[in-house]
Amino acid sequence: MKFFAQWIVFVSVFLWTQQVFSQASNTIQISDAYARATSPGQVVGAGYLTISNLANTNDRLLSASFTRVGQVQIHEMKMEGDRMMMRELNGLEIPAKGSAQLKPGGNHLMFMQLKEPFKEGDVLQVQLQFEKAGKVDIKLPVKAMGHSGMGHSKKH
Ligand SMILES: [Cu+2]
Repeated sequence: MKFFAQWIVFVSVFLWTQQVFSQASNTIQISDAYARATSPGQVVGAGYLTISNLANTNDRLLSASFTRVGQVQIHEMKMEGDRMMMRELNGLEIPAKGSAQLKPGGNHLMFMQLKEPFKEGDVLQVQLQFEKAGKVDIKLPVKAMGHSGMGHSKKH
């Protein structure tokens, strides 16, 4: 009987710690994640994804990191006059029970100082840092550059 009681305690502690440690990604869901293939010599690349926040409170994407580049920035893209401009954002709000889309022509992850080109078929393992959800590891499959490729190359 005593053994049984100890076993119960062990199992509940185990379940509790599991819950605590998996909380990080419980509230954040990632979909439609991909990155653009880059050509040799290109020093910047772009990543896209949809971030859904299942929590009842707003969260905020603070930063991202990736070992194959010098730096990852969060960018917005918008028209200023007749020019498409990119600007670094100081984080990105993910509304409670809502989502934020990072997509071509809009917000995106900007990979700076590429150490090697992103090739089609690669899977980039990027870590996102959220204000409330903490660290979330994501995978971005690399897709070939389409015709709608934005002029990312020369601006940075
Ligand atoms: Cu950019």
